[in-house]
Amino acid sequence: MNKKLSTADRNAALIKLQGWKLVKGRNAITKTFQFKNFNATFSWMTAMALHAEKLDHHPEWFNVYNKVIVTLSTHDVSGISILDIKLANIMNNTK
Ligand code: HBI
Repeated sequence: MNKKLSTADRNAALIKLQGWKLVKGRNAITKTFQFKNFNATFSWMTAMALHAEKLDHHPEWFNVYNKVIVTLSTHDVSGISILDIKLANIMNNTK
């Protein structure tokens, strides 16, 4: 079973994740991604969906045209786990 990160481990991981921040009032992290048009945006979302399936870890996200607001948390542990950090890194590195 995947484990919830301690506050210290979560904060240490978050410092290294460019653009990600904690969601107020919720144990989750968020980042807004922007692209040049809808085609680039949806192509990225498709690639991320395949990564999410491979990790068995799925984002909450909201898309309008060239913008995607991503929220990551691990429902199974009611918090942030290493899988959120992994997926956030993949998203940053594939942008
Ligand atoms: N995605 N974000 C997120 N959090 C989870 O806890 C999670 C998931 N995808 C699949 C998954 N858990 C499975 O372990 C089952 O709960 C279906």
